[in-house]
Amino acid sequence: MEKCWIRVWIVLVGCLLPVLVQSRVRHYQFNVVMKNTTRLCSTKSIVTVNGKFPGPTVYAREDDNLLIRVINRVKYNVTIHWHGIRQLRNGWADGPAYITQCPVQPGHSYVYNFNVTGQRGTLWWHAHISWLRVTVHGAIVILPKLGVAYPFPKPDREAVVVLGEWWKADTEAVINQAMKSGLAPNVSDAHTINGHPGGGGGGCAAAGGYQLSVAPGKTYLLRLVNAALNEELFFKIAGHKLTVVEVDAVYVKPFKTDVVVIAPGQTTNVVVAADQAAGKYMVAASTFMDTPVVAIDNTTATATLHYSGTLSNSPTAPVTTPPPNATAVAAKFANSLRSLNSPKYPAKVPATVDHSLVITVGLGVNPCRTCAAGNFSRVVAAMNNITFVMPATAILQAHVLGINGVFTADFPGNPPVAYNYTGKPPANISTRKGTKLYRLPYNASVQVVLQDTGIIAPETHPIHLHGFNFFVVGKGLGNFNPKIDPQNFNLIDPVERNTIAVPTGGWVALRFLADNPGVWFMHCHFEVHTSWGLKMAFLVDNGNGPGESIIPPPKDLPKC
Ligand SMILES: *[C@@H]1O[C@H](CO)[C@@H](O)[C@H](O)[C@H]1NC(C)=O
Ligand SMILES: *[C@@H]1O[C@H](CO)[C@@H](O)[C@H](O)[C@H]1NC(C)=O
Ligand SMILES: *[C@@H]1O[C@H](CO)[C@@H](O)[C@H](O)[C@H]1NC(C)=O
Ligand SMILES: *[C@@H]1O[C@H](CO)[C@@H](O)[C@H](O)[C@H]1NC(C)=O
Ligand SMILES: *[C@@H]1O[C@H](CO)[C@@H](O)[C@H](O)[C@H]1NC(C)=O
Ligand SMILES: *[C@@H]1O[C@H](CO)[C@@H](O)[C@H](O)[C@H]1NC(C)=O
Ligand SMILES: *[C@@H]1O[C@H](CO)[C@@H](O)[C@H](O)[C@H]1NC(C)=O
Ligand SMILES: *[C@@H]1O[C@H](CO)[C@@H](O)[C@H](O)[C@H]1NC(C)=O
Ligand SMILES: *[C@@H]1O[C@H](CO)[C@@H](O)[C@H](O)[C@H]1NC(C)=O
Ligand SMILES: *[C@@H]1O[C@H](CO)[C@@H](O)[C@H](O)[C@H]1NC(C)=O
Ligand SMILES: [Cu+2]
Repeated sequence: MEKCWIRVWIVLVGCLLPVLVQSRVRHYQFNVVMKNTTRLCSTKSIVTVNGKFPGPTVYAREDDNLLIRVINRVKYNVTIHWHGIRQLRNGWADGPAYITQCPVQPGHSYVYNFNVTGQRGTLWWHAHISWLRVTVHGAIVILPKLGVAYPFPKPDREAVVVLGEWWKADTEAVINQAMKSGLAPNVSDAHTINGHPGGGGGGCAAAGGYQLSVAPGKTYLLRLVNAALNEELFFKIAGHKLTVVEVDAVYVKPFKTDVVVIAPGQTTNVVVAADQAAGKYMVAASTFMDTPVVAIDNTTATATLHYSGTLSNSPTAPVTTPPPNATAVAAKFANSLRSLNSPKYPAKVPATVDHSLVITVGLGVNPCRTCAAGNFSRVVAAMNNITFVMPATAILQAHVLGINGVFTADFPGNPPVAYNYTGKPPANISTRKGTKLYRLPYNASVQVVLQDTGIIAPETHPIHLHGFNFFVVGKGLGNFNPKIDPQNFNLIDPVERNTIAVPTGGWVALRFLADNPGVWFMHCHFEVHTSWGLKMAFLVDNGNGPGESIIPPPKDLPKC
């Protein structure tokens, strides 16, 4: 009898524990391995996590502690970034190579140990070294705390939809070739939806694409991720409206749209209702790039929304995405995004500004003695005219351990030379090189205006900030005017996110509170521009006491 009760007690506790205890420790193992994969009618060996492309989805709940062991079984150095996870006081788990950590070298492993605090929604993870993220990426799904509902009607089902690129060539060879020649790298051969180009991609009518099966009358939450290296994308479903409910793991005021615009690094949750006649409907993704001189992958990836009961040989309702230069479509989508700003999910926009920065983002051309193919010059990219130089030691370690000579904290807070940024470029379009950081005191209130330049050509740049979300308080075309433009800033319900596309020939203004001590990378999420140097980092000082200071480094932190 007594034994029985003990048994019942254990069963009860065993069953109830996951329900009662909100936060959990979740373990994942990421084996970084090569995998032969066939797309566009040919087979190629790619770098993957656990042999999957896209990689495995990481599921977590707000407040969970994640322990993700990354084991490097390939010939490349590897690091993994948990894109959008704030990593409070814990830059050790952020992942950008040589910024917060030395790479995990072949045959080695590292446990990324981090908490998910104050965030819920869709984020993603990806390799953060060279161009490996092309195939080393996957979604992160953060469920709200138990018992906490979404602030919109609960969808019947959910699906992760990762948008990406497929390259016939080895992408490491592509970027190496470009860095050697000084010229722009090749473009991808097809876009992908959950790893598949579909019939419309790349001119190879091979195996069908991804199929999303739906039941009539049900609603679906699609968790979209743009994991492409170099292209902002349009996303559309034939015959169905999409209701946007969240971006970058922050709820927004829901709005309906035909088309989603999503930049590399961004995530977007949409609800779609299976409210049309039973049948098959095309899902499509294609490039948005409104700078005509930039070479793009002009293929359209396709997938299928398939109502249950529809015969597989029935026709698919087609859909056409906007042309690559549909600037107005992209602007309309961006302008529709507003923070939910409800009592439960307030938009805590900094009302005052301690540090006001203006940072130009754009290209340049520097001399290059070895770049014969590029006529002895190389295309570079810069922020405030600084082309960032990667150090050989991780900056966070250098900062915490007091190693001198790795970086300087003199990144300029304003463009060193004022000119008509989006007009005629200056005669001298060369840049300075350096490993320069901008230093901020703990909890400083920061405003950053990102100003595109017309050097070579005005172009959109999806800028990603690590360690923080920011509020997008303003945007415009031409040059930012510090006297007039702030009068129109939205300090009430601006969208809060971690990656923002600076409009072609324009600017965006961001605000954030520097309440996270550490070294935080800010860079273009077009991999080609990052490779060319469009990157910098913030150094945020510790505040008072351990609760406002960087935690000690983990014992297994990789060494350079
Ligand atoms: C991929 O295929 C090649 C050629 O068939 C083979 O040599 C190699 O072992 C395969 N690699 C993997 C990881 O399966
Ligand atoms: C995660 O949160 C727990 C509980 O607050 C804390 O003890 C632990 O140090 C945190 N871990 C990291 C890596 O920040
Ligand atoms: C890039 O494209 C050019 C032209 O098609 C081709 O000759 C070259 O081999 C490609 N580079 C790589 C690394 O595949
Ligand atoms: C896409 O680009 C290729 C290569 O530049 C070109 O041959 C083709 O006509 C383009 N297709 C479309 C639909 O614009
Ligand atoms: C977009 O490109 C097409 C084809 O090159 C051109 O005809 C059209 O005028 C362009 N539209 C805009 C808004 O620039
Ligand atoms: C190469 O550079 C030289 C000297 O700057 C210039 O005169 C020439 O026009 C350039 N050639 C090309 C093909 O860009
Ligand atoms: C900057 O250049 C643009 C394009 O040439 C021009 O329209 C604009 O008037 C210029 N702005 C200023 C302040 O000179
Ligand atoms: C950028 O820096 C280079 C090298 O110091 C300088 O020659 C150039 O004039 C600067 N350009 C701007 C726009 O600041
Ligand atoms: C940080 O700044 C915010 C806004 O100015 C303020 O509300 C908060 O109390 C500050 N926190 C600390 C720890 O100083
Ligand atoms: C891998 O990283 C280590 C440490 O930074 C470095 O010494 C080595 O050259 C790197 N290897 C490759 C192939 O890049
Ligand atoms: Cu860019």
